[in-house]
Amino acid sequence: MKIDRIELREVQMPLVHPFETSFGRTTVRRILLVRVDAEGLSGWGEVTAGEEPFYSYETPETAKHILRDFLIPWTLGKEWLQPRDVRQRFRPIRGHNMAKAALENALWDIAAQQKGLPLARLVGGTLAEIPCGVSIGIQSSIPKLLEKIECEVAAGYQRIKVKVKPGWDVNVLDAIRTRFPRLPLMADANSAYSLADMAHLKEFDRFYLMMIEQPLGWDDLLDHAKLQKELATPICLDESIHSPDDARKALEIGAGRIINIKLGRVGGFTAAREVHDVCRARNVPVWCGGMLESGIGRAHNIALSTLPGFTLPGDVSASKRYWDEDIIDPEVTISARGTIAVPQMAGLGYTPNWQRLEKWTQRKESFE
Ligand code: OSB
Ligand code: MG
Repeated sequence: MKIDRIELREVQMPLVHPFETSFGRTTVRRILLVRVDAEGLSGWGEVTAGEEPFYSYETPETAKHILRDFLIPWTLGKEWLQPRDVRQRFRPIRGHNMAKAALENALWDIAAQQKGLPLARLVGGTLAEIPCGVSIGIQSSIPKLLEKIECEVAAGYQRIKVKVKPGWDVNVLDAIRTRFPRLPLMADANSAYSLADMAHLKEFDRFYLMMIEQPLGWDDLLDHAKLQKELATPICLDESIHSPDDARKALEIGAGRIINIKLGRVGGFTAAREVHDVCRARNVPVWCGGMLESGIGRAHNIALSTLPGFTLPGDVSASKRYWDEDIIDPEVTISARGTIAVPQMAGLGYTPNWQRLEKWTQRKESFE
């Protein structure tokens, strides 16, 4: 496809509830959206970077720099480009996967519209509805957390993930298990521990969690392998997996038994599908992670979650858990059995709500 115009649009949207992890607290999301116009169609992508370089080194500002000064000039007005070629073209730029993913995913949206296919089908997805879980941040008290869990279970979500950190972990999991003995439960540490905490982390085993997500270093594989040998609970890798090669190496050395795939972290649909394939070939389950996305990023996550290896509920949940006014129509909703129905229309399956989009937009810049 020949790309005529690319727009970068920065929105700022307040979260319905602040979200706290071991690395910090988010109250307002600053999100860079990418709109690509090609051959009379528009496609959308989202930069999923956090406001601060804590989850990863990328921020909306680093992504803007990489997009404006490199990725956009490498794409605009160039010869015919297919979404699956983009990863190779962007390869000379090391890292900056969230910037790359936003642009690549917008092209996938356009390609799906051109072919008259739902994005989920174009990327090879098979599921008609996807199983959903929720990620619950660190709360001000244990009773407050238990109340939140109660609400999400009542809404139908199929599994609960809680954030943990030193001082908010074994005590919290113990209280959850006392109240909800059979709840499908997991914990995400966002790299808050080290191998020196081995004995402490082994205590997690008595809560029969589905998995513990990223207990150790954000760029580590080796220590996770050492830890996994000592733990009964499966380790799920998030931050450590930036590419299909990372996934292969992690599984080769036994650094984990499950992988959380995020489109932004691995650099878009092409890489995400390869990570999925690496895992599937080894019978390793994957699920789709979340980055507190707006409806645009959420829609891409829904499409990704339809691939056959996504056998565990993801962190893909309803718009209203994050936003009073999401920027897509319709908003993402979940069924009583904790699933999201995959849209059947061509493309992303959700359209931008212009009135809301304009309301939250801080600035935009366009490239022709
Ligand atoms: O580690 O999965 C994570 C949010 C921001 C950064 C990292 C993570 C998360 C979440 C929230 O857990 C997932 C979501 O509900 O979008
Ligand atoms: Mg995580």
